[in-house]
Amino acid sequence: SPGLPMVINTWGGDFIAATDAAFLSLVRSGASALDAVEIGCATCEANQCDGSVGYGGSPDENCETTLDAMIMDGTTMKSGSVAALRRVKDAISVARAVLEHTTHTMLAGELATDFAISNGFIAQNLTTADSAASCEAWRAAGCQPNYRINVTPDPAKSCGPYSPVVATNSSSLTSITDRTSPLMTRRAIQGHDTISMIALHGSGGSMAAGTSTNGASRKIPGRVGDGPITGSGSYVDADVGGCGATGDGDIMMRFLPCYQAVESMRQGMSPQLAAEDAVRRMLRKYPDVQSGLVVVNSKGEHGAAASGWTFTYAYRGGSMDGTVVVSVPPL
Ligand code: SD4
Repeated sequence: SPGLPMVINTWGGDFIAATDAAFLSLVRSGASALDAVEIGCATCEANQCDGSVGYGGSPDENCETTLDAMIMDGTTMKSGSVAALRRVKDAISVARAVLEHTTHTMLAGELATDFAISNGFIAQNLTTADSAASCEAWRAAGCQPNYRINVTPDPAKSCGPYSPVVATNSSSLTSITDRTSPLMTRRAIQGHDTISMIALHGSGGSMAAGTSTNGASRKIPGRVGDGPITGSGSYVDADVGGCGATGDGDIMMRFLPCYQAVESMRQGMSPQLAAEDAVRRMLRKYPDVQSGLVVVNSKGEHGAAASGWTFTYAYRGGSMDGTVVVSVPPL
């Protein structure tokens, strides 16, 4: 353990600014663990970390960017989240408003936007010149939304994250071969980078965790990933520890890997073994899944595991004068 307070999050590179902002808020500005996670994730939202956090990234089939975020307080076990949030850049802060000002846990879509605006957040266009250009290029290549029944997709194109349903008439579906043909090479078109962060306050033992992402490129409008799901995108129990996740959320959310990792630590596993165990549970069913988990116990001891790619994570704690990035090869 680098000592407390401490901040640890998925990815290095331009995510380091988030680690530093969160850590410095704890040591210099008297922020709470929850504040630190909000500040860290908001830093990535504003900086558009890797193009996959915040506005202007991962346009869906309609070229719109929507945001998923959650934040959790490891002392009260309250969590707040927004899913498929439209037209508001500050997803992590809206998630925190859900946590603090409602008795709900998750708000979704256009109605989450209404909630945000009614709480003083500003509605803005999340499309940028880059996201519009990438979406237009995808359309120009012949990729139009084609998942609807009775529209026959061109199998030569990997246009979207789905296997199309092909119907011969309105009531009967065609052969299993058509229905299961893997049209998509998911990893060729999607980047997976999400900020998931855990902060340990250092006095009083408080901990918080949070996640913010713009999800998956070319997603079907309305798609929600693992990010805003408590126990999947992240999870924290200050008595035990916390976890943050990144990767193929469509698969990961079926396993609640962060809940799993924290519970494994509760049963006595080290953070490293808990991370590996949670990833192996996914690998057993999905040998190609791309995942990355960063896991930390309440003392600041940490570990990580990944599958399908080399994952990096960043941390800073105690008297460290900078953030350290660790590279994690896939299991
Ligand atoms: C998602 N988990 O929406 C996110 C994307 C991601 O690293 O984590 N990328 O599926």
